[in-house]
Amino acid sequence: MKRRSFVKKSSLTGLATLLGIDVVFKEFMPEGYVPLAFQESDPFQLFKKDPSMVVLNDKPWNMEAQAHLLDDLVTPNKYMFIRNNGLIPEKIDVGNWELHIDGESVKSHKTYSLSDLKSKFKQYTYQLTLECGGNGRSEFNPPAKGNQWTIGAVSSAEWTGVRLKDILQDVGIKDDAVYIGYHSADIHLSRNPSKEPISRGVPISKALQEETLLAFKMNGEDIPLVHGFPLRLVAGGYPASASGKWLTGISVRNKEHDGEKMGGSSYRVPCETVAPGETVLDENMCIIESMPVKSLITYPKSGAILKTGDSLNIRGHAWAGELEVEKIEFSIDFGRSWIKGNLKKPVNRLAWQHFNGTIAFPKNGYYEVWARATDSGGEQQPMVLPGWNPKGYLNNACHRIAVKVA
Ligand SMILES: Nc1nc2c(c(=O)[nH]1)N[C@H]1C(S)=C(S)[C@@H](COP(=O)(O)O)O[C@H]1N2
Ligand SMILES: [Mo]
Repeated sequence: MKRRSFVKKSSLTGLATLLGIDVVFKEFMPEGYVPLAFQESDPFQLFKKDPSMVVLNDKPWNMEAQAHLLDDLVTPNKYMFIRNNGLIPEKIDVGNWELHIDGESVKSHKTYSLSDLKSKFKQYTYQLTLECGGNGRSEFNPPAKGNQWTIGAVSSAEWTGVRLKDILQDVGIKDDAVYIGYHSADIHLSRNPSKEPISRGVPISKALQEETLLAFKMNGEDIPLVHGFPLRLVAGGYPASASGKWLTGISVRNKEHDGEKMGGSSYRVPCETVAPGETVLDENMCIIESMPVKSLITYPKSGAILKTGDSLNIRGHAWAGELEVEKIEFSIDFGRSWIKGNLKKPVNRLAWQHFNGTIAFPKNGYYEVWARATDSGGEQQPMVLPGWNPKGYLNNACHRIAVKVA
């Protein structure tokens, strides 16, 4: 057994002060032990999340939704997944917040305050679907390292802000601009101030789209701290890692942005299909751009029980990266036959689309209901796990729920 050592005297004094009472048996507290009274407050309270959300990691904070929690047309904060690569910025001085636009391909560097952005440029609101590239990772085999997301790392909130393209036009960009990269105020896990936890970006064509925003509101309110207050880049339809939170800078690049998590196997997949577990050379990896077609059954919750003769009213959302979803179908016979569902148009480009349908069951028993979306390019969700890749990205397999008719 390890020799028992003790927590630092200073923190014990602090603890006693905090509690206003003596800590009995303090001499037996093991070194490095964090007394409950010192632990971070309850993450659900801290981030105003529903207690049914699932915490995957606390350093950094990562939390996902469950399918049935994502039933709203527009995702409210309490059901929005959290994905952090580093530590949330500690002090945010809104009055002195600055956004720096620089890089090889700007005509001159320019700095904006938040009030410059809000007062000098027209504001737009779009509902934008953000899905983590690693959503669905938990199913890959051999397993991929990283947060073991199941299906809940997707959201579709309403974002309000200014168009990045209007800012870039105001700055003036050169003809050789091919990419933008973002810089943020979050803190590297090592707390080394010269390291960025993440600095990704998008091709210039994506940066100049109408729906690519520098947002300061989410669902009509200030963006919650954990989702990027006071300013966030939002590039819907791309892996959500492209949407930089706590935005402090945009670099306009004359080459592919080479910030943190742009290279290696980060947010990149083999350009050509590989065998599961195969080693892939860096030069054979491609950056994920538009996310693949996918759908989620948000009602009923898996495990629903129906009475004999009842039909099932099913609903959910479907999305397809930069494209639109054109068709939704359901299967109750493990993919042998498909029943067409109703699908709504998106409220705007890059917002998820709602579907519903009615399903009848031939007799009592256990069923699985699968949903399959098809995008405007004719691509369909795979019924089983799609191509293995080292980091477990882009799992867009059909979502399924269990239903019992008894
Ligand atoms: N500055 C910064 N921006 C970031 C991240 C981060 O760690 N730091 N995580 C990215 C990743 S990987 C995802 S999936 C989304 C998650 O956004 P959310 O936490 O608002 O749901 O933010 C992206 N933007
Ligand atoms: Mo992500």
